[in-house]
Amino acid sequence: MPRIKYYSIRMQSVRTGEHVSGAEGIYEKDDVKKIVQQYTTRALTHEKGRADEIRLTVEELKEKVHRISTLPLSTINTRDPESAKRAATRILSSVGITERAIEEAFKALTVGITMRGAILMDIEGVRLEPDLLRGVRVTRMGITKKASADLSRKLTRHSLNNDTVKEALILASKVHKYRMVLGELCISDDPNYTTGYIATRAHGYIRLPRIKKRGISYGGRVFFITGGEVKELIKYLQKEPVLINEIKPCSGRLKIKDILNSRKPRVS
Ligand code: WAQ
Ligand code: MG
Repeated sequence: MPRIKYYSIRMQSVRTGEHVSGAEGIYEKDDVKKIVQQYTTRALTHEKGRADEIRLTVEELKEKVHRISTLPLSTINTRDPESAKRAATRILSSVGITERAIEEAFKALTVGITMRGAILMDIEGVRLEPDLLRGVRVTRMGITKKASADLSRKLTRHSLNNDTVKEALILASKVHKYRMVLGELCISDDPNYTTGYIATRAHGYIRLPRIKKRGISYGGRVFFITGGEVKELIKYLQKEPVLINEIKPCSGRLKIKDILNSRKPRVS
């Protein structure tokens, strides 16, 4: 049998010259038409504003597609931005990221600048991304239909089955496969989406509700990285196609001490 051809489909919606939203995935040929239509609809109805320009890229993947599993998912019941920051600090510092770096990361995500991509920060808080305005954009990731159905089923038990959670988990799962990445902090730039997350390979993807106040239209992502070739990391993040084909457990609310004590995937 010939190898299945995969396509990377990416969408960016723009309004008066500014980035509004994006979406992407890896799909089989038969689904390309349907997905292009879905992405277009999304750009035209986004709550941050209807696009006046929609950029669509459909590209056949020549490279081998790596298959990986998701990070396990859980939620800490943080009550406000301060408690979310405290929880983030405890977990991220437990894998060797300095408090100074975590402080710098929160500062960078709350000054009000919106970058399209992520900040790369070393564990001392020094920024390493070559383009400080744009950041590094992670692309070429997706999920198989079977894994997507399994993820939906697991998320539904916690009333979390939506595109925002799914896409963020897929992105984080690609990012944390790469050993140089120690941790991540993410705050949505959507003014109505106040849940953020942190991620590490050891603890998984941990949702932090109320990490920001409603109405704030900026956010961002920071990847904390340790020793190695930054160029190679950027190449992996931007270019290597990764497809999720296995879903790790998705739990409900956990206590921070349970997360810190158990470094094994938890039962769903
Ligand atoms: N690569 C790198 N950085 C990105 C990418 C990407 N593909 N997409 C977005 N970012 C950066 C960019 O700076 C955005 O401003 C910021 O992240 C936030 O992006 O489980 O919706 O798409 O409930 O607004 C977290 C879900 C949702 C938590 C995150 O991010 C949960 C979200 P957004
Ligand atoms: Mg957004």
